[in-house]
Amino acid sequence: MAIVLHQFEFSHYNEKVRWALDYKGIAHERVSHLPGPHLFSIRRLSGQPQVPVAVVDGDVIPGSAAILDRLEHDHPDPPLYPADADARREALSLQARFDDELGPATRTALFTALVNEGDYLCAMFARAASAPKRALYRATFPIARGMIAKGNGVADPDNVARAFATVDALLEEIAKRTAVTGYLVGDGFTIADLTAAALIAPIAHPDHPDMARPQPVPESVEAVLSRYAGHPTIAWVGEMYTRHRGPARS
Ligand SMILES: N[C@@H](CCC(=O)N[C@@H](CS)C(=O)NCC(=O)O)C(=O)O
Repeated sequence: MAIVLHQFEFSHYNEKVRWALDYKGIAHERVSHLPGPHLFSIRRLSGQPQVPVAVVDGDVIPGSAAILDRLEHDHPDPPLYPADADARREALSLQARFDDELGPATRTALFTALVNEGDYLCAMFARAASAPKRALYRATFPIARGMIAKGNGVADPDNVARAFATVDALLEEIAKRTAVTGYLVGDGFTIADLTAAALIAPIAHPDHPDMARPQPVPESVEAVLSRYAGHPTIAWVGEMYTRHRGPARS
């Protein structure tokens, strides 16, 4: 079985898929695209603009939830979907809500700082690119800045305020839900935990090379991270990474 993941480095929806592939021990190839220039190749490949896109045995599958569904179908062990039908419905509905609400909100929160840190943004997203490509990417940042701000929801102050409020509310909800068993649904790791932890990872400090920030972290980015650092849900994300993310693939 041949699996190719088209991804952005670091990006959190892509991290959902990397995590599921690694959790299930599925051999795969990763092709990293640069945000912006990716539009040409990803549209050509999948007919839509976003990553992750997985090509599984020739089937082109855009969207993290659809990709995870295919992986669960083809590689049911270890499972990410609960066996019990009600628990499975609950886990999948949490995934859908986190994909819709949490992912865009944590991205906007982090980009309020990243959008003013061209060097750092390039170091994160272009780290797999060749040196000339990285240099070109950095040189075009001032031109692309407006589009980056708009695309990541930071151009509209009302949206920024909504994003920070959404992050606060969901971190609280997740802390309450995980307080008893340590997990969101039942007493074991499911797609709901993977989704929440991956989508919070950009504002947490997960100890995994796929989400490791280049060092040093600029003060403005540190200010966003420190706003959340003491929250129990941030500690829970660290716990999920330690227990279930596994080592970096070689
Ligand atoms: N709901 C989608 C969201 C994917 C998404 O937002 N991808 C972002 C990167 S994290 C992207 O491709 N942005 C570039 C664009 O929209 O052109 C999923 O679950 O895969």
